[in-house]
Amino acid sequence: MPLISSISAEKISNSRGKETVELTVHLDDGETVGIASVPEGASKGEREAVAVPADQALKNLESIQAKFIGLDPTDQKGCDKLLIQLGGENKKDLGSNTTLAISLAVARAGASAKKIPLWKHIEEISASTAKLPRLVANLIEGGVHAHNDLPIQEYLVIPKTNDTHKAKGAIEDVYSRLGEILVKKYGNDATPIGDEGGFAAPITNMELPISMLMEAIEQSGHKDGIELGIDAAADQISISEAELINFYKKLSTDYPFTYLEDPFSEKHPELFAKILEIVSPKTLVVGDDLTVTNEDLIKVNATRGAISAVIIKPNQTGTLMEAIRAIQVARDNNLKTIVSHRGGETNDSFIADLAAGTGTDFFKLGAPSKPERLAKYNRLLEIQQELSN
Ligand code: 2PG
Ligand code: MG
Repeated sequence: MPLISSISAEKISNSRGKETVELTVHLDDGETVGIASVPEGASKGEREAVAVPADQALKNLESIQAKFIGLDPTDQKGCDKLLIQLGGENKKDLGSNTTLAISLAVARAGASAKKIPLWKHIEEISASTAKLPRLVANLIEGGVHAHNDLPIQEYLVIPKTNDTHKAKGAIEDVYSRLGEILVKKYGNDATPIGDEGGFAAPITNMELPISMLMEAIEQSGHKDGIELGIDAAADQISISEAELINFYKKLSTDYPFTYLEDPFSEKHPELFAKILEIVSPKTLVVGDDLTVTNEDLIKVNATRGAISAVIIKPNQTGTLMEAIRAIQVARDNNLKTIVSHRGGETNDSFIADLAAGTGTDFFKLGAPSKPERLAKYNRLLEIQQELSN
């Protein structure tokens, strides 16, 4: 098996126009490489691993790269253990973007060295059974992802199928009908696109996007095939607890509403537990800022009955093996798992392989309209093909 011979990196821009790191792990056969780049969130949880500016990440890489020369790229556990040691508390010594770029590029190099697809390599190192996830797609945007006055960050459609091809088709149908409905109501110029490709129309009423999605779903012939959800990203909004509870209750009784992410600030897990009792069992209550892909926080919040599902974002923790461990802990605690993109993405589609390779229940992505979002859909379509071979 070829070993790591060098690591190089450069700065690229993410979809929000911010600098990020693209990193290449080179192997000593002189030809095998693994390349990865890292995303960045706009609405971050307070306890996420700490990223550093891209320039600093490149400097940090230089200072540690010698320690990786000669390591086996298929030994993900060993490489990530070293990154965890060097990264310090919450990865602040190196930056979670530095550690994650190395970790993901090592995984890609390891898969290439084994001559197997990345999802297959991830299936092996995580001892999982690979399968396609259901898609959770953001079609209407507000909060810090859009320049409108809609407080809720994301309105999500969730096709009831694990067939990526069919799910993507249904999402595209709804997205294009929704575009027509919005343009008719607000005009072309007033219907811009948000950070994740969803429409950022000048809507202020929190329930209106749900009824518009229902209309688009019905008109596009997918009435019984799609469920709805939201990511409130509630840490970012100032709406009273009582108003939010009433809103969530209404959504779960009046609509096919099955997914509720970060319904309250991460400072109030007791409110998560309260709403979980009210909307359960039809609606998943999902931790994101609350749990930040941290195995201890996932365990604590599962035990206190605050959540029934959890978001997995590798850059919230800083290495691949920690993200995999978070998935395993979530499963041990009977939580559903959702691998997710971030607001600021690159064209790297690693998370599609992570979702399929570990067999998570869901995969959250943007609308099928911007290149960095389409990269994830398209990679999952390739994986669907590879899984059927
Ligand atoms: C979220 C994400 C992705 P951000 O809150 O779930 O949609 O947003 O990356 O800005 O945290
Ligand atoms: Mg979220």
